[in-house]
Amino acid sequence: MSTTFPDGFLWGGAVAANQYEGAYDADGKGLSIQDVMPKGIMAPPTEEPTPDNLKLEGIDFYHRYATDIALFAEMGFKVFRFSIAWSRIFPNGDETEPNEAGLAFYDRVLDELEKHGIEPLVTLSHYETPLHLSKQYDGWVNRDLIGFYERFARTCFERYGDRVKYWLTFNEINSVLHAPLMSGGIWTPKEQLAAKDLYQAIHHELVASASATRIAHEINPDLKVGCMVIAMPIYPLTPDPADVLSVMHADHANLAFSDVHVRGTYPGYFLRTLREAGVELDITDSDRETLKNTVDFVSFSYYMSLCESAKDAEVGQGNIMGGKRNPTLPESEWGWQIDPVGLRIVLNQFWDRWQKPLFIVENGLGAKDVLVERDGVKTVEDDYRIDYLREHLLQVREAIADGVELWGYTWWGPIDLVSASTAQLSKRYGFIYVDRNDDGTGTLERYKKKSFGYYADVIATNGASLDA
Ligand code: BGP
Repeated sequence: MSTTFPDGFLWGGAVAANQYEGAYDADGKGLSIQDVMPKGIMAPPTEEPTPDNLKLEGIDFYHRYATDIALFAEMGFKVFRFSIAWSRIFPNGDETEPNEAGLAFYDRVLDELEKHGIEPLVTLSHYETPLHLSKQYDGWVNRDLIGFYERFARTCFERYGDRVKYWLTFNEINSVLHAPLMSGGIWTPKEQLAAKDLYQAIHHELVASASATRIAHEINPDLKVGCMVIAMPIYPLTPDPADVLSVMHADHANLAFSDVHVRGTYPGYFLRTLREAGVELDITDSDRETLKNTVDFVSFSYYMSLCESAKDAEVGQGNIMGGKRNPTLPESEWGWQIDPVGLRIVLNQFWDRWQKPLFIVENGLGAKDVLVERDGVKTVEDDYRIDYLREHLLQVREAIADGVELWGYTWWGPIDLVSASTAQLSKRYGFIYVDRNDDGTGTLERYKKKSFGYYADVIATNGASLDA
């Protein structure tokens, strides 16, 4: 018999501004890189925002936040993870004064959450660098971004620090290796990006993250600041030691980011990677001091595991990271391999490695849903999503029984929103269906799916209903 979820466990859902707010130019908001990425990470950006970009309108949370939050409250959410769009607060990113209308929007969102007793969990930078910083500065390649980000972070902590306790500095910071524009705001196309510039960008982000942690703690020592990484257990494709060694290298590439966040210094294996790539980073003494401001917790997204092999093998369909296909696992309609046990493995791996509280801030299934009518009510019978949720939560419970300290779980996309990787709406994650299609048509009406009630029961029973 396994233990249950701890009292006060933070159940909820997670979203990102650029994928659901819409209102891309309302109330003084500047453009973000997402406003010129109509096809997600698969295609180069456009020159201007184009009408086929579903993110421009999103699901119109900007105007419907009160009713959407009421639906989250109906599910019993204890926590809601969302991001603050940097370009709402600093439209170009390099201004000295924030945009009051942008700040006021998040006041209203926080008011609504407070009304329902839902704890906010805020991501400062979720794949939405202001476009100006990307085009004019080449994003995080440029050291000036540290100062701009510090100003943004300080503004948010000062404005919301008495209402928001949990903060994440960068979404999936380790994805910059694979998606330099989306993750690092780097305008230079990936194929032309020099290793030196990529690693320098990584260094700047890590310093900025540690600096934000310091600022948060100075403003209010009770604030909890976490890093956020893609978690992906990597298995050897065979027991060949060469394959196991490939796993070690792939793990290092993924884990380096949280190693720095937790330990406050670069690990030896990372310095070796730099040496072998012939990269000499510009690291100042003050950078080294700043990095010592370590995080309070480690948060992560979990969607899949992958395999590694020293030899050629079938390539897996990764989220953002690459890897080899695991022949033993099923996959989603988008080719993401489904592995609930991998979640238990990664929770244990992270806990053993860092002994820091953990927070699962994304996990979910993107699937094609069909809206049907039952007893005169429109709904989606998404048993596949319920199964996915249940299987993953059972493994989370096992990890808690293993001794892992876990603060909470936020399902990715509790309401349908625009996909980050493909920019589609038809890749639906929600417990709430949104009537909007890939061609932009639809009423934006919301409908509860079958999974809505299932998750509500899980929360109401603090996980006990998983056994039903
Ligand atoms: C993560 C991102 C999210 C989210 C999720 C699902 O990588 O942090 O923003 O989108 O993946 O991915 P997708 O939307 O591509 O299906």
